[in-house]
This record gives sequence, structure tokens and C-alpha cells, in this order.
Amino acid sequence: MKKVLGAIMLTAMAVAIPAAAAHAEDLISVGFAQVGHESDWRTASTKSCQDVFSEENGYDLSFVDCDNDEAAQKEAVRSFIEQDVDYIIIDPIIATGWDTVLTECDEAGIPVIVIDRTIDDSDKYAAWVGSNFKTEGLAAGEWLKAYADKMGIEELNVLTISGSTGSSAQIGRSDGFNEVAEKYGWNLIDEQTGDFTEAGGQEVMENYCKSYEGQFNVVVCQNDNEAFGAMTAMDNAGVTYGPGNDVILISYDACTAGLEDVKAGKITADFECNPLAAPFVEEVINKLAAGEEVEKEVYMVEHWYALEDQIVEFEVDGAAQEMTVVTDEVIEAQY
Ligand code: GZL
Repeated sequence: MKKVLGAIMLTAMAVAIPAAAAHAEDLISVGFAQVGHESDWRTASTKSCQDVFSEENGYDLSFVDCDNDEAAQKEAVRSFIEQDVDYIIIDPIIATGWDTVLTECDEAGIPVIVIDRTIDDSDKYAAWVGSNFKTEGLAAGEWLKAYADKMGIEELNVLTISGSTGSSAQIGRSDGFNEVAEKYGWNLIDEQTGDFTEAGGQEVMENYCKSYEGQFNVVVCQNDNEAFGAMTAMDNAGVTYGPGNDVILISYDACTAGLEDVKAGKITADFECNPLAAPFVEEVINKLAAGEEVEKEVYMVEHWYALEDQIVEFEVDGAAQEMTVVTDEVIEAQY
């Protein structure tokens, strides 16, 4: 009985014993210097990396939340060099000031993969996985033109709450949208940074409601969390927004909560920025490990969202754009 029991126990124990944790030296070590924790988008980006680069998947992830502090981010990268990790992932808070520390990574023989935002003053990294922020801005602008024409709105007076100044997401979205605004002669009243946070969006919108009362009919927020704050400020100021109201409210990211606000008729259109880059980063790492060539740029697939009545046809750089109608199923599937 004992033997049988033992066998049964062994079997039971075998089932119960988790896969033997690989020894640290068997794991691929990855250092990830993340922007911070400023938005729903950022939370999804962090989770994507932590889910993929887990110990059960064979990785030892060193994660540093740099809290939007550029100096802390450089320090985190240098700590990864000291740890002699196998790979470094950076989501750069701002696009410049990177060549020195990337040179140090290069000299240490540690490949760097950049995700999401871009590094514009150095190419000393193996690959970048992210979004075309200027395309997001162009899409928002050309959608607004098509929507305003459909609604018979001739004069567009625009206030922008931009993202963290100097981040490639802010630069690209501003460049793209403002290029369209200039093409069609819209009135760009003001552009101030809300730093991609809800508090920042609310503060800027409070100031806008005081300074530009009755002068604006479009508010562009460069991410959903700024839009959440802007809505609070407009509610407090008695300014209505969303289809059929005082203000056309445009946002970026299209996180779940943002799409819920589209469905509720608050955000008029939301332009997605896809945060789920980690699986594509892992593909880059696998190719590097196998000594294969890697693409220098890998673009994420993104969608533009609105309700049925706000769906209009438009083009970006001559390419027809497909808009997605926000339904409960679309929201359920979002990040
Ligand atoms: C864009 C990303 C931006 C998001 C914001 O790729 O860097 O930073 O749009 C986030 O939500 O804070």
C-alpha cells in the first residue's frame, strides 16, 4: 500500500510540483527602462512586457519604472550594463540625449531594443518597435475635416492638450494634426502640455475654459487620460462635448476606458496607439540570438474608432482609412 500510495503520492506530487525553476544562469536576462506609470496605455505596455519576459517563459526581467525622469532612465540603463544583462529594452521618455549611453551599451556588447517612442539622435540600437505618431496625427486631422464637412461645420477653432513635451509621441501627433490644420486653414488657438496625465489634462482644460470661453469647438487630447481630465474640467465649466454638443473631443490611445467614453458619446473619435509591443520585441530577441538579420523598424497595427454616425471616409497620404465602429464587443477586446 505504501508503495502504491507512494506511487500515487509521487504521481500527485509530480502533478503538483511546478516546473522546476530554471537556474538564473539558464534564463535570458532583460533590462527594461519604462517611461513611468502615467496612463492606462503605459500600464498596458508594462503588463505586455512583464507577461512576455516572465521566468516561466525563460527570462529574468529587471524592470525599472523611471517615473517620467530622463536622468533616472539613463541611470537605469547604466545599471543594466553593470548587471551585464543579455538585452536592454528602452521606451525613451524623450527623443534626444541618447547617443552617449547607447554607445556604452554598444561597447558592452548589449543589444538595445527601443519600443514605443523613438530615439532621434542615435541609431545605436538593434531595432525599434512602435507606432507612427505622425500618421496618428494626420489621421485625426483628416478625420476631423471629413466629419466637419459631413456635419456642415465650417469654422474649426482648436485647442490642443499635448503629451510630454519632446516625446516622439507628442512631436508626431502635433506635427501630423497641425499639418492638416494648416492645409485647411483651421484656427489653432493654443497648445499646452498635459504630460499625458489625467491631472495635467484637467489643469490645462480648466485654464482653457477660463482663457478661451466660447471661442473653441474642438479639443484635441494627445491621450485618453488627458481627455478624462479635460472632461472633468469642461463639466465643471458647463461646456458640453461629444457628438451634437459644443465641442468635438478627439483623443489618442483608444484604451478600454477611452472607447467606453466613445460609446457613451463623450469622446467623438479616438485614434489608437497600440501598447502591446512585447511579443514583437521577443521576435527581435529570438532573431538576434539566432544571429539573424532584424528589421530596424517594426510598426504596430492600429485602428481609428468612433460611433456609427461619426464614421466618415478619409485618406492619409493617399491611402483610404478604415474606421472601426465602437461596440461592446470591440470594447471587450481592447487592451
Ligand atoms: C505613445 C505613448 C504615450 C501614450 C500615452 O506611444 O508613448 O505615452 O500615448 C503614454 O498614454 O503616456
